[in-house]
Amino acid sequence: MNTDIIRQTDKEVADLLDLELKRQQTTIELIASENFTSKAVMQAAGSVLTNKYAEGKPYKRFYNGCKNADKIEELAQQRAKKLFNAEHANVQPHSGAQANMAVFLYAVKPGDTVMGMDLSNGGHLSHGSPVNFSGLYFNIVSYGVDSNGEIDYENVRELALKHRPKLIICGASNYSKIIDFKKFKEIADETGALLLADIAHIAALVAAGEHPSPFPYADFVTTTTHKTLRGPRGGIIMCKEKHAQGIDKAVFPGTQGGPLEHIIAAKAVALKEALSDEFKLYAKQVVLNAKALAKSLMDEGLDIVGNGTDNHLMTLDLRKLNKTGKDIANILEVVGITANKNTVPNDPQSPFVTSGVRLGSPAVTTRGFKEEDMVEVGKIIAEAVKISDTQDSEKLKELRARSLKLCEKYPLYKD
Ligand code: DSN
Repeated sequence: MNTDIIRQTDKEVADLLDLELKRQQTTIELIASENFTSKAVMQAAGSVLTNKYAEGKPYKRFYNGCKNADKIEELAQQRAKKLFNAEHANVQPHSGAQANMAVFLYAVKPGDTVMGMDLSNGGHLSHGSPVNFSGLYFNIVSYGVDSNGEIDYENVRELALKHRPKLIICGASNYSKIIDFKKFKEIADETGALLLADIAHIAALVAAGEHPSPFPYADFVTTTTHKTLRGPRGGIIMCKEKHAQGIDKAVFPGTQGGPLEHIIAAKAVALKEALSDEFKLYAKQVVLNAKALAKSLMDEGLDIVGNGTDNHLMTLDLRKLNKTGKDIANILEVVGITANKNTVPNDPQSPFVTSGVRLGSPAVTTRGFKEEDMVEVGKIIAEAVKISDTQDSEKLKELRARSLKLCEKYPLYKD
């Protein structure tokens, strides 16, 4: 947090980092994919391992001088396996999208058919979006959600029987219901597909038993480490032992060069934290807080896709009010709440405008927010939505003061 050393070299960057710390401390973070790492995780991410090249696997590197990196990477692998009860873990992917890319490289060939959830229905870019490598090089068949915001498993099955994909991807970036991994496995088995579960968003909930685990079912499980898992920005691939060698090769040399060993050290620290009892309580509170926020918003008369949430996120559906996600996310920023515009299922607006705002509880739960605080957050959001057309400046000031009061109740990164 202290930028004194940076300041001696680069005042401009130090000033901006100080401003960013202040922004995080004084605003309510509801972006569902963000979180606040511990200082221990940050210190590892900013450690001397940023200086080290370590291509290859622990104890089988292409460079010398890796004995400490080897032990740290091994610790991260062991902790990932323990946390998720996985047979094999590769902790080198630089991100979730790169983890998915490596699975593609191992499991399918260009032109093969792959099924994934449509981006505008809650999927991820790397699950087959036409603007992503996955959509550019593979024949993508997308599934979506029904009018209740839920995956229609019978429709997934019909599509899989018709198109016979080689790989089925389940997991999402904006889906508030429980994912039935067992059902996906049955469909994959029936149609001869391999199954990839991307748990980037729900990783902590899976680890803590707050969401069913994909591990008995999926051939591959990918995750990011910086969302609910509360680690550094990065990815992990876990898989059955029979795929281990192929997946490792697909990461390096297939899709990446030198691993970021400083980030792997930070992943190791975050995974140790995630194995603690405190983290289990955290994951439980994330879900309780999301449910409390969804209820508060609905009590205020706002629509939520799927009428609530079973996990850490929800999407405000603004169609009835004739408002856009873009405008509402902007006014929320004015009152000290950060969130992102997001499409709702069958959105009439473009992805740049949208009719929805995605809201999540992981970051505020790390700060210490409880259900009663989420009720107040819901009220602030509802009032901001109400005045979004007039932008009444007195009211905006009052709402900003209320959000600041909540932030001050739960200080962040204060020594
Ligand atoms: N950009 C991430 C999210 O916000 O969910 C997905 O990678």
